[in-house]
Amino acid sequence: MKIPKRHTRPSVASLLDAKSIVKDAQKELALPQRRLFGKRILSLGGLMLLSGCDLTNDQSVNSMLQKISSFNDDVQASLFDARKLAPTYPESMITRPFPFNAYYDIDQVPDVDAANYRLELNGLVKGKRVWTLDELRMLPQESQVTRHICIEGWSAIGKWGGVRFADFLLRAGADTTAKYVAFHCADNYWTSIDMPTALHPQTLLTLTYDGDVLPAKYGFPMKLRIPTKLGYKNPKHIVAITVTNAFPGGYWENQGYNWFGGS
Ligand SMILES: Nc1nc2c(c(=O)[nH]1)N[C@H]1C(S)=C(S)[C@@H](COP(=O)(O)O)O[C@H]1N2
Ligand SMILES: [Mo]
Repeated sequence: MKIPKRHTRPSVASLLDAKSIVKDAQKELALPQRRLFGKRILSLGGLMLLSGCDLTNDQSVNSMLQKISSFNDDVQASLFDARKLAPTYPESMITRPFPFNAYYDIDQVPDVDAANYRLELNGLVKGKRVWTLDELRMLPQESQVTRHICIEGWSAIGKWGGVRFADFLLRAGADTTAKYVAFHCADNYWTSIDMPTALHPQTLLTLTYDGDVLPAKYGFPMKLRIPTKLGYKNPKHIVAITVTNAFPGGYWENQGYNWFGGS
């Protein structure tokens, strides 16, 4: 049955509402990760045309923002150059002390027991699925000094050391033609990345910070350090990694942060 169109004029209240919705939408779009092509903020008309959404209620604004965000994911993915390196810095530029950040306070940092710790590999993987810390430490290690950029408006330079993630995936027999790699963490945080970023030469499964065992606050026993992506795409305290073709989302991503999250 076809639902007849209504021809009533919008009430003043709903117009006022629409105004505040548009204001909210524009505020959201001012966030660098939400901005179309990272440049211009479109007019409401432009947004409606582009998104095909009727922006008269919160739900339609949300679905428009989601459309723009996933459009941004596609644009960022197509612009991502697998060989282009993020800037590196001299050790003299390391930020001391390096900031702590998580979705909880520092006194809630998970206490992961090194002896019982096992990294689990799930999904499209043919090889070894359970790794101890010692086994990971025996793989070839490298270190880098890079800038970590948090979407909340701060950045800091740090030095991380560990295994090239591409190396690890190949050793574990991961299907590198899969679309996504997802991470589950000891604090129930989760995130996921695209395979080209997983294979990027600067993406490291890090076990050390500034030459020492990674401290709890920075993600013991390991943080995936991705200098080509924003902070929230750099999971700490990883306990399981899944190689998959099913879109996994993430803790912040599912609350509206752009999924690709390039920095
Ligand atoms: N497990 C886990 N990983 C996480 C987070 C978190 O809350 N839990 N927060 C992310 C965010 S938003 C940032 S900015 C960085 C902060 O890392 P740092 O504490 O080493 O500065 O960790 C990222 N990875
Ligand atoms: Mo962040």
